[in-house]
Amino acid sequence: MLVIHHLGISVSERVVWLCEELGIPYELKIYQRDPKTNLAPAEYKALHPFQTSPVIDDGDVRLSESGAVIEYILNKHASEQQRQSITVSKDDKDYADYLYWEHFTDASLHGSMMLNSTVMRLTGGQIEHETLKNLANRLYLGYEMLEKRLKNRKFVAGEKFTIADLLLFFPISTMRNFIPIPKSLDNYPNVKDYIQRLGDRDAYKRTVQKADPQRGFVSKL
Ligand SMILES: N[C@@H](CCC(=O)N[C@@H](CS)C(=O)NCC(=O)O)C(=O)O
Repeated sequence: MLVIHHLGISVSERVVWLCEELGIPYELKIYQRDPKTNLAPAEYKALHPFQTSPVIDDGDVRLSESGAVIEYILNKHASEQQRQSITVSKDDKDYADYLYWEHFTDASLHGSMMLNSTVMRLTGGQIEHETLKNLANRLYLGYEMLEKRLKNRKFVAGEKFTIADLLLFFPISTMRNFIPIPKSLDNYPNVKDYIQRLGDRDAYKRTVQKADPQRGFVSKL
Protein backbone atom coordinates (compact mmCIF):
# COMPACT_ATOMS: atom_id res chain seq x y z
CA MET A 1 0.00 0.00 0.00
CA LEU A 2 1.19 3.45 -0.92
CA VAL A 3 1.84 5.60 2.17
CA ILE A 4 1.58 9.38 1.85
CA HIS A 5 3.37 11.35 4.56
CA HIS A 6 1.43 14.58 4.58
CA LEU A 7 2.78 17.70 6.25
CA GLY A 8 -0.14 19.89 7.36
CA ILE A 9 -1.12 22.61 4.87
CA SER A 10 1.69 21.88 2.49
CA VAL A 11 2.54 20.87 -1.03
CA SER A 12 1.92 17.20 -0.19
CA GLU A 13 -1.79 17.96 -0.61
CA ARG A 14 -1.05 17.43 -4.32
CA VAL A 15 -0.24 13.77 -3.77
CA VAL A 16 -3.41 13.13 -1.80
CA TRP A 17 -5.36 15.00 -4.48
CA LEU A 18 -3.85 12.90 -7.27
CA CYS A 19 -4.88 9.68 -5.51
CA GLU A 20 -8.35 11.07 -4.84
CA GLU A 21 -8.78 12.13 -8.48
CA LEU A 22 -7.80 8.69 -9.78
CA GLY A 23 -9.20 6.52 -6.97
CA ILE A 24 -5.77 5.12 -6.09
CA PRO A 25 -5.73 3.54 -2.60
CA TYR A 26 -3.33 5.05 -0.08
CA GLU A 27 -2.64 5.24 3.60
CA LEU A 28 -2.36 8.76 4.98
CA LYS A 29 0.02 9.75 7.75
CA ILE A 30 -0.46 13.33 8.89
CA TYR A 31 2.18 15.46 10.62
CA GLN A 32 1.39 18.91 11.99
CA ARG A 33 3.81 21.80 11.52
CA ASP A 34 5.87 22.97 14.48
CA PRO A 35 3.68 25.66 16.06
CA LYS A 36 6.67 27.93 16.77
CA THR A 37 8.56 27.77 13.48
CA ASN A 38 5.72 26.70 11.17
CA LEU A 39 8.23 24.30 9.63
CA ALA A 40 8.10 20.51 9.48
CA PRO A 41 8.37 18.75 12.87
CA ALA A 42 11.42 16.60 13.64
CA GLU A 43 9.59 13.32 12.74
CA TYR A 44 8.84 14.69 9.29
CA LYS A 45 12.36 15.99 8.71
CA ALA A 46 13.68 12.55 9.62
CA LEU A 47 11.85 10.98 6.67
CA HIS A 48 14.09 12.27 3.91
CA PRO A 49 17.58 13.85 3.78
CA PHE A 50 16.22 17.04 2.15
CA GLN A 51 13.54 17.29 4.87
CA THR A 52 10.72 18.63 2.70
CA SER A 53 7.23 17.43 1.90
CA PRO A 54 5.93 15.48 0.07
CA VAL A 55 7.34 12.09 1.00
CA ILE A 56 5.83 8.75 0.05
CA ASP A 57 6.65 5.13 0.83
CA ASP A 58 5.87 2.29 -1.52
CA GLY A 59 7.27 -0.97 -0.18
CA ASP A 60 11.01 -0.41 0.03
CA VAL A 61 10.87 2.80 -2.00
CA ARG A 62 10.88 6.16 -0.26
CA LEU A 63 10.49 9.17 -2.54
CA SER A 64 10.27 12.93 -2.18
CA GLU A 65 9.75 15.93 -4.54
CA SER A 66 6.28 16.56 -5.99
CA GLY A 67 7.13 16.03 -9.66
CA ALA A 68 8.98 12.76 -9.02
CA VAL A 69 6.28 11.47 -6.67
CA ILE A 70 3.51 12.25 -9.14
CA GLU A 71 5.35 10.66 -12.05
CA TYR A 72 6.09 7.60 -9.89
CA ILE A 73 2.45 7.15 -8.85
CA LEU A 74 1.20 7.63 -12.41
CA ASN A 75 3.63 5.05 -13.76
CA LYS A 76 3.43 2.51 -10.93
CA HIS A 77 -0.08 2.80 -9.51
CA ALA A 78 -2.33 4.15 -12.25
CA SER A 79 -3.73 2.19 -15.19
CA GLU A 80 -2.84 3.43 -18.67
CA GLN A 81 -6.37 4.80 -18.96
CA GLN A 82 -6.09 6.66 -15.65
CA ARG A 83 -2.70 8.08 -16.64
CA GLN A 84 -4.02 9.29 -19.98
CA SER A 85 -7.07 10.85 -18.32
CA ILE A 86 -4.90 13.32 -16.40
CA THR A 87 -1.96 13.96 -18.77
CA VAL A 88 -1.62 15.25 -22.35
CA SER A 89 -0.09 12.94 -24.93
CA LYS A 90 2.71 13.99 -27.27
CA ASP A 91 0.38 13.90 -30.29
CA ASP A 92 -2.07 16.32 -28.74
CA LYS A 93 -2.04 19.96 -29.92
CA ASP A 94 -1.78 21.08 -26.27
CA TYR A 95 1.29 18.95 -25.51
CA ALA A 96 3.92 21.73 -25.51
CA ASP A 97 1.72 23.97 -23.33
CA TYR A 98 1.08 21.09 -20.98
CA LEU A 99 4.82 20.54 -20.56
CA TYR A 100 5.48 24.24 -20.11
CA TRP A 101 2.96 24.74 -17.29
CA GLU A 102 3.78 21.43 -15.66
CA HIS A 103 7.43 22.45 -15.31
CA PHE A 104 7.02 26.22 -14.91
CA THR A 105 5.11 25.81 -11.67
CA ASP A 106 7.79 24.25 -9.51
CA ALA A 107 10.89 25.29 -11.41
CA SER A 108 9.99 29.00 -11.65
CA LEU A 109 6.78 30.10 -9.94
CA HIS A 110 7.01 28.25 -6.64
CA GLY A 111 10.74 29.01 -6.46
CA SER A 112 10.08 32.73 -7.00
CA MET A 113 7.55 32.68 -4.18
CA MET A 114 9.99 31.06 -1.77
CA LEU A 115 12.63 33.63 -2.73
CA ASN A 116 10.15 36.47 -2.23
CA SER A 117 9.23 35.16 1.18
CA THR A 118 12.88 34.88 2.25
CA VAL A 119 13.79 38.36 1.02
CA MET A 120 10.64 39.77 2.59
CA ARG A 121 11.73 38.39 5.95
CA LEU A 122 15.30 39.66 5.49
CA THR A 123 14.20 43.15 4.52
CA GLY A 124 11.60 43.30 7.29
CA GLY A 125 8.85 43.26 4.66
CA GLN A 126 9.81 46.59 3.10
CA ILE A 127 7.82 46.36 -0.10
CA GLU A 128 9.74 49.37 -1.47
CA HIS A 129 13.09 47.60 -1.26
CA GLU A 130 14.50 47.41 -4.81
CA THR A 131 15.42 43.71 -4.59
CA LEU A 132 12.01 42.79 -3.30
CA LYS A 133 10.32 44.87 -6.00
CA ASN A 134 12.29 43.08 -8.70
CA LEU A 135 11.52 39.70 -7.25
CA ALA A 136 7.83 40.44 -6.79
CA ASN A 137 7.72 41.66 -10.37
CA ARG A 138 8.72 38.20 -11.54
CA LEU A 139 5.69 36.81 -9.75
CA TYR A 140 3.38 39.40 -11.30
CA LEU A 141 4.69 38.37 -14.74
CA GLY A 142 3.68 34.80 -13.88
CA TYR A 143 0.18 35.87 -12.86
CA GLU A 144 -0.22 38.01 -15.99
CA MET A 145 0.86 35.10 -18.16
CA LEU A 146 -1.58 32.79 -16.41
CA GLU A 147 -4.41 35.31 -16.65
CA LYS A 148 -3.90 35.50 -20.41
CA ARG A 149 -3.58 31.75 -20.74
CA LEU A 150 -6.87 31.13 -18.92
CA LYS A 151 -8.88 33.45 -21.15
CA ASN A 152 -11.51 31.15 -22.70
CA ARG A 153 -9.80 28.10 -21.23
CA LYS A 154 -11.04 26.06 -18.28
CA PHE A 155 -7.71 24.43 -17.51
CA VAL A 156 -4.16 25.54 -18.03
CA ALA A 157 -3.19 22.95 -20.63
CA GLY A 158 -6.48 23.08 -22.50
CA GLU A 159 -9.91 21.59 -22.04
CA LYS A 160 -9.30 18.93 -19.41
CA PHE A 161 -7.96 18.87 -15.86
CA THR A 162 -4.36 17.61 -15.89
CA ILE A 163 -1.29 17.24 -13.71
CA ALA A 164 -0.32 20.78 -14.79
CA ASP A 165 -3.41 22.10 -12.93
CA LEU A 166 -2.82 19.83 -9.97
CA LEU A 167 0.70 21.25 -9.58
CA LEU A 168 -0.26 24.86 -10.22
CA PHE A 169 -3.06 25.06 -7.68
CA PHE A 170 -0.84 24.94 -4.58
CA PRO A 171 1.31 28.05 -5.21
CA ILE A 172 -1.57 30.19 -6.47
CA SER A 173 -4.03 29.19 -3.78
CA THR A 174 -2.98 27.34 -0.62
CA MET A 175 0.44 28.99 -0.52
CA ARG A 176 -1.05 32.49 -0.66
CA ASN A 177 -1.98 31.97 2.97
CA PHE A 178 1.73 32.16 3.71
CA ILE A 179 2.99 34.48 0.97
CA PRO A 180 0.28 36.96 0.00
CA ILE A 181 1.81 38.20 -3.24
CA PRO A 182 -0.22 39.47 -4.98
CA LYS A 183 -2.34 40.61 -2.04
CA SER A 184 -5.51 40.49 -4.08
CA LEU A 185 -6.46 38.60 -7.22
CA ASP A 186 -8.88 41.31 -8.33
CA ASN A 187 -6.69 42.14 -11.33
CA TYR A 188 -6.71 38.49 -12.35
CA PRO A 189 -10.37 37.47 -12.76
CA ASN A 190 -9.59 34.45 -14.92
CA VAL A 191 -7.13 33.18 -12.32
CA LYS A 192 -9.75 33.73 -9.61
CA ASP A 193 -12.36 31.72 -11.52
CA TYR A 194 -9.80 29.01 -12.17
CA ILE A 195 -8.92 28.70 -8.46
CA GLN A 196 -12.62 28.48 -7.65
CA ARG A 197 -13.13 25.85 -10.36
CA LEU A 198 -10.28 23.67 -9.13
CA GLY A 199 -11.18 24.12 -5.45
CA ASP A 200 -14.75 23.02 -6.25
CA ARG A 201 -13.62 19.64 -7.55
CA ASP A 202 -14.99 16.81 -5.40
CA ALA A 203 -11.57 15.14 -5.25
CA TYR A 204 -9.97 18.35 -3.96
CA LYS A 205 -12.67 18.84 -1.33
CA ARG A 206 -12.13 15.25 -0.17
CA THR A 207 -8.39 15.98 -0.04
CA VAL A 208 -8.88 18.90 2.32
CA GLN A 209 -11.36 16.96 4.48
CA LYS A 210 -8.94 14.07 4.86
CA ALA A 211 -5.55 15.78 4.91
CA ASP A 212 -6.23 19.17 6.54
CA PRO A 213 -9.67 18.98 8.15
CA GLN A 214 -8.81 21.76 10.61
CA ARG A 215 -7.63 24.32 8.08
CA GLY A 216 -10.88 26.22 7.72
CA PHE A 217 -10.64 27.06 4.02
CA VAL A 218 -10.79 25.10 0.80
CA SER A 219 -9.34 27.45 -1.76
CA LYS A 220 -7.73 30.79 -1.03
CA LEU A 221 -8.98 33.53 -3.32
N1 LIG B 1 9.58 21.60 -5.01
C1 LIG B 1 9.42 20.91 -3.76
C2 LIG B 1 9.07 21.89 -2.66
C3 LIG B 1 9.14 21.24 -1.32
C4 LIG B 1 8.82 22.19 -0.18
O1 LIG B 1 9.32 23.34 -0.15
N2 LIG B 1 7.99 21.75 0.77
C5 LIG B 1 7.64 22.58 1.91
C6 LIG B 1 6.13 22.54 2.13
S1 LIG B 1 5.21 23.51 1.04
C7 LIG B 1 8.21 22.03 3.20
O2 LIG B 1 8.48 20.86 3.31
N3 LIG B 1 8.31 22.91 4.22
C8 LIG B 1 8.61 22.50 5.57
C9 LIG B 1 9.98 22.81 6.02
O3 LIG B 1 10.74 23.41 5.24
O4 LIG B 1 10.31 22.46 7.15
C10 LIG B 1 8.34 19.85 -3.94
O5 LIG B 1 7.29 20.18 -4.48
O6 LIG B 1 8.56 18.71 -3.54
